[in-house]
Amino acid sequence: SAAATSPPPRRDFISVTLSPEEAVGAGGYNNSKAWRRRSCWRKWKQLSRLQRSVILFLFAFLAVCGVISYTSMGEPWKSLTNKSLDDQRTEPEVPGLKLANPAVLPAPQKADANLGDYAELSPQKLPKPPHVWRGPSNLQIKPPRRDVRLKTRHDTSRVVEEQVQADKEEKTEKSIISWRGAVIEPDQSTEPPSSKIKEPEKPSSVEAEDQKEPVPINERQMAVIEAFRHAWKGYKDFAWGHDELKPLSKSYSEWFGLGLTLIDALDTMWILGLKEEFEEARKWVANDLVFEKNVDVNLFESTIRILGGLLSTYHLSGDSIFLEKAKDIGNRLMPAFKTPSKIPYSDVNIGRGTAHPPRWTSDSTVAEVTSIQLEFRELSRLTGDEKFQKAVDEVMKHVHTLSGKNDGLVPMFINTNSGQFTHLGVYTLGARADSYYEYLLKQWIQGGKKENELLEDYMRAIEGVKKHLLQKSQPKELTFVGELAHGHFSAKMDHLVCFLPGTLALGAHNGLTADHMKLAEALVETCYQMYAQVETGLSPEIVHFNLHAQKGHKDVEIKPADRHNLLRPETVESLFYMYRFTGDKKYQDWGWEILQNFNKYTRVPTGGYTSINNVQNPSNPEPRDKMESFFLGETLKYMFLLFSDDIDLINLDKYVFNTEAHPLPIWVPA
Ligand code: DMJ
Repeated sequence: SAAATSPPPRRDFISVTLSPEEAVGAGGYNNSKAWRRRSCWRKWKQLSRLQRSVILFLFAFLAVCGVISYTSMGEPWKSLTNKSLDDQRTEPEVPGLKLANPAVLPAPQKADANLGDYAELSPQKLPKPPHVWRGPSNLQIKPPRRDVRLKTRHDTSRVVEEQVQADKEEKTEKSIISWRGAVIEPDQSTEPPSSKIKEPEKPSSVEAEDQKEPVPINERQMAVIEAFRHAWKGYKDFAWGHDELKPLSKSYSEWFGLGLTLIDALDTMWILGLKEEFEEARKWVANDLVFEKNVDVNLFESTIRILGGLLSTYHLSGDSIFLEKAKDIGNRLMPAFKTPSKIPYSDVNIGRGTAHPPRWTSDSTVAEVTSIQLEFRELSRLTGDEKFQKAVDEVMKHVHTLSGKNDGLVPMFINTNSGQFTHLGVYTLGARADSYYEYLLKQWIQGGKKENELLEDYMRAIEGVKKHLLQKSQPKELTFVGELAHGHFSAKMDHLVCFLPGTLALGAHNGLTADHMKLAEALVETCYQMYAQVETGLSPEIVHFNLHAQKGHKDVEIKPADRHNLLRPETVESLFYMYRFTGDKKYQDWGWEILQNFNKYTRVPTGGYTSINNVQNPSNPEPRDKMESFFLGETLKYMFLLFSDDIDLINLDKYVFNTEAHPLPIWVPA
């Protein structure tokens, strides 16, 4: 029939047939899942194709929006969660230091998201082939870049200004965080670096490739080069390949028998542009430096001088021989960590692979076990072998949790069996504790300012210094750092403490509170006075400050046992940081005075410089007949850098100096 052949009429209605259950009584309500599913499905089938497409498109659109907004919100949530966990772990509060806003922590910026895993650092350019002298890489002599330097100095004051703002306006918490008294740039995550290392890193001699205009060397720098050459002549003539020059007896002394002065001086030669000297020393390293020796070395000293020196020279020169040697000595030092507590022994036999504490004790020195981290961490990054970093990180984590600290100040000894501090109650920023504080800050900087426990310990310690160790002398009211022994304050200050102004300034440059810069300014003045108030214009090893004004007395008193000078670097080191960050020429002038006095009282005519026994006797300073390796490794290097106006000559946003003045790259440069 027609009805059977013609197409069905277009339906303008939807017919709905109710099944008995669906009708559950008239107007009955059935909300069972099965009913709802079937009903929805039917309705869906009854929609036109266009209607279905529109609905599907809407769903797809909403899903895409959902995914996008989830990923962009995820990080802040993760960050907040991590923060609150961190806060729970962190005990006790630093006195006087409170979280400005504990609930707010900025999300790590995208670029930093993976930086906890230092294997994923942005790739660095490959070095040029080894053995080719390229001059002092990014240390090539360039014109003073005042624009850049001004920018750097401005950066510090910007942080200060922002801190003031932050106090006034809560809003600023997004651009700057106040964290336990520290002002930190907002691009820092809370995640500690992963201990996994995936790929070895390349040397950092990246800017060697940048052909920047050379900066002419100024007269004062020339004087440093002359001093270095004179020292080197003595070493070459009488001590070549040995540890230290004895310039008066024209011989040498051995400590480890590893050419200590030569290795310590390698990167200084590179920085000073001493091509011939460098090449000759390189040959010695390649052909004659052998670690397969039955000799006991001090873990700390060989790490900061030898491992540190080799690593930094590798970075500056790009020459793989230095990395090979660094790996070799690094591996040979590892047995030191095989102790019941994992706090390393002080001594290792690098030939036998055995380690032991000093004969008279099972203690190690706190500064020694906590000032090898920059070097071992860098060795892990370069080799891709995590064992070096793991060993030293474990020490830091352990020390972080220890009791026996006094407002962040640490005792001087730690037991390798129990892992506990010993000889409690004595606190100093001088010998045996000094570089513990220095390396807290510097590790934090090296790792990209993420390892909050390090920063926390550093900030707490500086508060401890302020609370227990700072006093003013008479008559000049010099701020100095004394010592505390079982509750008794002593106005004694080691020259070694003069690293502190430089470290404080470095912290302030990296966004920490401006108070630290103020303290640095006061302390560096004191360190300079430790030279200026002495007859030879050279500082003794230890001074005692006068707390009460006495007629005819200066601020600085010197005991007969303390009046030697070992050509130490700490004051010049701090002058260098202060000049870099402030541009105040007085710091250069002070350094220049010191160099002249070294030349006057410690220079040996036949080559080399010598430590002296009596800084108070200009007519006979009593030469000791020894040139310490750090005179070439540190003192002259910091002098040269102090007199330079080129902030790219070891840029402090790219490199961090180890405690022996060997620059190592910052993993996440600013
Ligand atoms: C150097 O070996 C290092 O600077 C160390 O941190 C302290 N002692 C000397 C220099 O004085």
